[in-house]
Amino acid sequence: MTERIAIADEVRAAVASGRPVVALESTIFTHGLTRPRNLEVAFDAERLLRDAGVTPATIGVVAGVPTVGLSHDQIEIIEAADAGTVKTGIRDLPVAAVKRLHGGTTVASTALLAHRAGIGVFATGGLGGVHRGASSTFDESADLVALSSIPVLVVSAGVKSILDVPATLERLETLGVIVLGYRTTRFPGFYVRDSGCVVDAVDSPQEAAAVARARDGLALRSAVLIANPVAVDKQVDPALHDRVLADAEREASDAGVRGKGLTPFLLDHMHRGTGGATLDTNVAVYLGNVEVAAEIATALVSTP
Ligand code: PSU
Ligand code: MN
Repeated sequence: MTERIAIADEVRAAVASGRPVVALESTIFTHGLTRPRNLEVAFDAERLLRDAGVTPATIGVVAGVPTVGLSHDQIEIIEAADAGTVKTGIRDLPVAAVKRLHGGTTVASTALLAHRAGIGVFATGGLGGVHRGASSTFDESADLVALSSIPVLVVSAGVKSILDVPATLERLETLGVIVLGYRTTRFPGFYVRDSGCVVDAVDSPQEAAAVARARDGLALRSAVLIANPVAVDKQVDPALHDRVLADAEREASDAGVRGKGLTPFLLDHMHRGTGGATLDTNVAVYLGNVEVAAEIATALVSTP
């Protein structure tokens, strides 16, 4: 049986001729950011890439078909409030295919589809990870396991600060994911520049690209995670962050939210509870990562 993945002609051509391509996920605009800002951000991310001479490949599921390089119309279709779009991790792809659902792909499924399409670099906001309290709930994002076996390079502002960051770093180590700070040894905490954890650093897009090449040279299958902190003037006030997060966690537990609904619930609560401050930061985090991904993708296709 042939693989049922649609790849846009523009993306296929760019990959085939060795031009830089960056993959973008869709859960961030279908479930992560609030309307109507989400759609603006999806298009801004693509524009940033084009301005940098990089072909964007936004990935999502349209009527059951995993699609690499969504058109603007397709992005609008799966984003629509009444589209019934589901958050689609790797295990959800076959179900979405059978039921012909629209899907926003997570880091895990986006990485998988990008790799299948021959794309090596991908940008997101913040990776999923180990949720606080995971020792009793077992809630750990499928992003972690996915990145242990899909050789892409992901640019992310570390992992979401709604998570247990030290536990997530331990899991990433166990899983063999290569974690590097971008021009910093302080592991970023998504909404804040410094999670309090320390990592090794790369100092340039060229060095990041070289690490991905070295991984490939050793035939390792793990992802490289380039952790890029948000701009200083865009980070959320840490005190406000902690207060609103405590609130969000309480509400989630009272409402019995679990499974794949938890991350969108917490993010939405943060965005509302800070009067939009975390939303602005989330957007800045994401677009900053897209810019770095463009530079790394360009370095990756240039002669070392
Ligand atoms: N980055 C953001 N916003 C998001 C996400 C990432 O700035 O909404 C999404 C990604 O798609 C990631 C998902 O894979 O959150 C993690 O969800 P979970 O914790 O349920 O695995
Ligand atoms: Mn989860």
